[in-house]
Amino acid sequence: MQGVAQQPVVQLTVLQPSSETMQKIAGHKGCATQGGSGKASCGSGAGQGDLAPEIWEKIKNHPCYSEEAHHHYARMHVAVAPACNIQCNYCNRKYDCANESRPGVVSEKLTPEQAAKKVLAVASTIPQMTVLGIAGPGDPLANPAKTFKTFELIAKTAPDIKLCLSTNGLMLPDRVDTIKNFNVDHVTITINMTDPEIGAKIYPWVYYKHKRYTGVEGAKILSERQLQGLEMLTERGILCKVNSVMIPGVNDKHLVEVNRAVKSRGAFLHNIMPLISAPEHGTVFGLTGQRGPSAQELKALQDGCEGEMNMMRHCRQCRADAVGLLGEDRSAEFTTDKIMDREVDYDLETRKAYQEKVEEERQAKVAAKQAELETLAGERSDIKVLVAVATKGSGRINEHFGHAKEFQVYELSTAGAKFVGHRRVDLYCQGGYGEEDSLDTVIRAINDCAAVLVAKIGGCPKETLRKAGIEPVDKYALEFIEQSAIAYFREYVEKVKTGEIQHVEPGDAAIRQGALVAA
Ligand code: CLF
Ligand code: SF4
Repeated sequence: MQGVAQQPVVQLTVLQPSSETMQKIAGHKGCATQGGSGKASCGSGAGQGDLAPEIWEKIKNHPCYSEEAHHHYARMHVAVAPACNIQCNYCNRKYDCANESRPGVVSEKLTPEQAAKKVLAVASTIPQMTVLGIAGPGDPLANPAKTFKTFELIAKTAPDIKLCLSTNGLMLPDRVDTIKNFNVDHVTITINMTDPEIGAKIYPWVYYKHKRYTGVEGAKILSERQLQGLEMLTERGILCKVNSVMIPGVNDKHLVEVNRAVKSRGAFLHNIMPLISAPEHGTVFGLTGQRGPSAQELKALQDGCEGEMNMMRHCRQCRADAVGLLGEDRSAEFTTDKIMDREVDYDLETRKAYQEKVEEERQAKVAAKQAELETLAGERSDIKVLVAVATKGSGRINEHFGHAKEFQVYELSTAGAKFVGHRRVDLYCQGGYGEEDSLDTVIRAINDCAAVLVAKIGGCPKETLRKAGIEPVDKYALEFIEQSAIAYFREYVEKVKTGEIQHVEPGDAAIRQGALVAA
């Protein structure tokens, strides 16, 4: 494509995985099937659990491949790949690749050299930044020279950083060996369909081997190349995540089949993301009024696929130049005008020492969760309840209700606390004053939750939340999330048993209203 070289920029020596390793990746079902049993791996537990050591090494500090790691470790993207070779109906080329980004934000495009400088600047400022991803703003494999040159430079100057790639998959079969040679251990492919009839509704055209293919013909080529690329990657021991955009009425039901297809080809993780669509994005779907799914519809589909394989639920659809923990965006601190002349002190030992401290905190968190879970031993209740949590990272309840831009949602049961998603909300506290409209938005976003766990909350929103049947809880301020959520659940079950409160199923928001007031 675009006249760029088809061969790798450099060849690096790599170890080939054993076929046994490949089987471990393909066969692993992971935490998502084990709830809060504590044996979990990618979704909710912090320990190695049932994962093979070599896979655990790859995911333990990758914030996207490990839900638990995302509380502690950061990623960054460099926007070195402007071109694309397909058209998605949810994409407007003015913005970043919507397969990894929400529409409406545009990244500053970088050369590989600028990108390498930026990585060093970020790595020396944010020592828990462990992963460098290339995710656009177009498709990385439609820009192979820039993509692989960037990886080459970073592998030389910042060898402790994991390399990650996100692609639409069209050129993947041609690039798998290059990806392997560059030690890129994590690849995301966006697969929205395996049925070309459905694909034709998502992709108006595909540009392949100097020819533009439209409709079913184009979608068929894309699907075959994606699945072939996935198989080739997993055969080589590369961990693959599949992203799928859930488009109600187009591919929502079909994604269950996609889930089976990618699982059978060895995908490690499936990330079903909501379509974000608005007329102002100027996309085909935005202009034709195609809606995205509600948080509840998304959760139902993710739950439905969960028995098949690990489901990612903590994706933030971040932009192609995102920097920081998932959910936070520090990209404005690292624009080219701020970093190009900056002295960078990239010290591996300092980074390592910092990350060791992070691991200590993480293990303390796991131990606290386990201890709390043991207090539920013998509890036979089949109650399940959702709670929303205000956090700014480190796995603690450390955010003021009024400052939260999103709430993390946990499903609580006798199996423990399981992360099931996040809800973006408008900032309630605008310049120190609560805004009633914003509070309504927050309540709508979390009205399937029995409680909201916060570091602090004012008297006025507290009362309004209680009227909506959502209990504001600030007694676990600064404590670990999962430990506190389990403690909350134990008290909740006790109160239901004594009749102090009425249990309301998560889907019954209307009944929830007034439940606390009546109690
Ligand atoms: Fe970036 Fe993607 Fe790698 Fe993560 S993001 S290339 S796998 S390092 Fe992560 Fe961002 Fe979701 Fe992507 S939260 S959009 S899944
Ligand atoms: Fe846009 Fe990404 Fe699709 Fe290309 S692959 S059209 S950049 S969303």
